[in-house]
Amino acid sequence: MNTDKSNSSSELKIDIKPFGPSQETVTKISELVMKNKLVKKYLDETKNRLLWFEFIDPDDEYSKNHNENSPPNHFRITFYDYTNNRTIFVKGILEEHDKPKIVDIEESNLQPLPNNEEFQEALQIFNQNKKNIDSLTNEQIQIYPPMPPLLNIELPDGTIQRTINLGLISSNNGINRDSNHENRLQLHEIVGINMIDQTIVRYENRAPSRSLARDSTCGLPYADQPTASGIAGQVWVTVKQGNTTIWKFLAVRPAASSGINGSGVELRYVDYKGKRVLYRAHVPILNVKYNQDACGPYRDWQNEEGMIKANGSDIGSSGFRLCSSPATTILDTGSDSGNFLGVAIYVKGQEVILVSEMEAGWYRYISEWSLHANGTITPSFGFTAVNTSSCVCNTHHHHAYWRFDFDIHTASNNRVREYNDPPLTGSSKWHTIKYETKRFRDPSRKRKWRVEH
Ligand SMILES: [Cu+2]
Repeated sequence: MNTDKSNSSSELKIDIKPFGPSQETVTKISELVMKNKLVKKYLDETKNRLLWFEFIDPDDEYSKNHNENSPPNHFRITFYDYTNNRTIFVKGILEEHDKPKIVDIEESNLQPLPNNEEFQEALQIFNQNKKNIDSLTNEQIQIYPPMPPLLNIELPDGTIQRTINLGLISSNNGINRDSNHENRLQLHEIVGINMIDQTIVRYENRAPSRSLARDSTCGLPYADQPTASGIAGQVWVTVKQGNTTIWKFLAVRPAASSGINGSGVELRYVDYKGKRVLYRAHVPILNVKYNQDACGPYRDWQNEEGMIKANGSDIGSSGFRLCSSPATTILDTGSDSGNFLGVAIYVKGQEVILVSEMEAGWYRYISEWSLHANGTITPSFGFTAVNTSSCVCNTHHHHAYWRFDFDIHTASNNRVREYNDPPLTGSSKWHTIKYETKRFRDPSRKRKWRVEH
């Protein structure tokens, strides 16, 4: 019990409110869209699946005019039509009472990422067909999501047969560890499931190109727990110290984060002591590059949440949990299992921490923000992998590309300044950067940047 007055008045208090349509509403919107006669023209008499529902920015150029207090109302739904082997993108706007109005329908050869249901169907097709493959019938196998998730190879006519990759590994994975801490396996293979003709595709060398399935794997024990992706969830967070509002921002869970492949825990409309600092901050691009291209390169996604350990109270069904003690991830514990999918928020001294874990195949990523009462924002990103992977035994690098859209006070009249000591030219250590450019760090000049109003 803390009875010290000076301490308790500096204590940070967090208030969290769910914002925007719930997943329930999203499901209702999706059902209405599927009944729409424009959409039915495309989907009628086809075998199809709704893969993704996302809220999108109307247009980056104009999205800043969107009132931050009104919930998102532009959406995009991605369908896959297996009958015609094509992707269908439906864009729409929510009118009154969340009634969807269709504004655009587009067919495409692009291969969207599979969702959990589609992966389960691939698994079913595998189980129905595996009896035809001798080497698979006698084995105790565990199925895992491998990299890459899809076979993205064009046939001579330019089409791509939708094919989802499944990793097959002996279920004693992790028991027989050799002196190099590598797992020795009875069976390891990555197969493709052709979703169009519902067959198993076997690859040369037991894995598709750009991947590996060898007798040994590296990484932490795989827990095979459920993940969450494509699920609505955002909250307004207010952080107070006594009666002063220190931070106010909108936080979006990875499963609902923006961008083609998500962007981790996304912060929007970040105000510090009542003044706007950031319009948005997230990690829209995450690549994995292997030395000598042993595997990959991969572009990973950041909208599939994995389990973390977090104890506290849930903020409705938003996917945010307010915790009284620090939440822990695979990087803290070495354990791939947890009890919570979403974003944990907790106070640590003078900082508010938001943390979530993401999965992309065998990779595990940590997306974390720390916001200090003194105005410092510390973003972090963490990387590891589970032991279904032969690729990760090879040296590789994860490249996380942050995107910070600063709005200092307002969106306009902002400028970027760069500091160099010794100066680049003349005597002034600060100069203005007028146009988009690429600037490297330079410790010899103590280089730093600031955005000012
Ligand atoms: Cu790695």
